[in-house]
Amino acid sequence: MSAPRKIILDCDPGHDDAVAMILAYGNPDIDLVAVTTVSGNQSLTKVTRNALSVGTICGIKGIPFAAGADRPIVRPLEYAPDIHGDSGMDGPEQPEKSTIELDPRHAAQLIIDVVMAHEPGEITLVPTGALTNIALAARMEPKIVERVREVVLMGGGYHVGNWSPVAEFNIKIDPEAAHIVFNEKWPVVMVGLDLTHQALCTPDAVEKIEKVGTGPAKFVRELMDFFAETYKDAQGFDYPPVHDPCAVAYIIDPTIVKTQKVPVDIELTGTLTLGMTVADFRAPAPEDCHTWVATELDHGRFWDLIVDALERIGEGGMTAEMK
Ligand SMILES: [Ca+2]
Repeated sequence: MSAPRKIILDCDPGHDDAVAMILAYGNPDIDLVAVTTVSGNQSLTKVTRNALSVGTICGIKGIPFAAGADRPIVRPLEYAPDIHGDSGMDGPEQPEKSTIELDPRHAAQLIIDVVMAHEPGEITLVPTGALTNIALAARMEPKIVERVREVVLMGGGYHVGNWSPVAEFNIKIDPEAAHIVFNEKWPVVMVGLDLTHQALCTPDAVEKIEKVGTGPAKFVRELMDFFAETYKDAQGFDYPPVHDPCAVAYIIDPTIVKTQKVPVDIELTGTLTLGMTVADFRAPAPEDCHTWVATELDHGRFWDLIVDALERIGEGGMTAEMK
């Protein structure tokens, strides 16, 4: 048994971010060492509140949560209320009070502090929102680039977009940040739409979640109900694609999320293609290629991981009035 992988989850909860946090916290092969938030699915204030709620529901204790960038580096602010609702995590009731106190540091500073306090190669960054905090951290302390083991991000896609015909939301809302992150020489694994559109919350997945029978499982079920509605209305999906936990699943078991090494760069000047993650599949990948794209998901084993994490979390930090 190798030691659990230490990760920082940088997120914008977000229905699927919530599931990513649950998987990261509940899986024994992952050591969740910090949670940071970034403006994206909703305002920084809202997504930070949501992150604290998920942490409270799971009973997460003893790790820092910090808020980061409240806007993209260059572009005007953009949110996704059509998908995630007015709160950014509509559907289930949220606890009135969080049991977690927010760390006073900016997320970018917390990321730097955690990476520098660990040995080189120990920390993996898992961004599941816009890449603003990660880009800021890389610019504030360039030494983190060689210390981070890898950046496993949910974002982009090599075939389809969702926020434009060819660009995905997390990349499209802050393409300059994405450009910074993809062009630093750390290993970058892009878990994009090609992969996450295979992570559909199908009726059998819903049934397995429901069978867990705990408060946190009911919370996930209610998140998925809301997510299913908006994905049907806004994007015509039969079942919602649960993007963000796919990045965590890759770290747990790369046979569940298969990848291919190909160069990827971010389009910053296209009038139709701004924020496109341009992947070059002309084989073979050059010697200095440090980017991978996720291609194929094992749907059954992916949902088994999420159910297993929920079973291990049990009632988490849920109190009677929260159920
Ligand atoms: Ca997200």
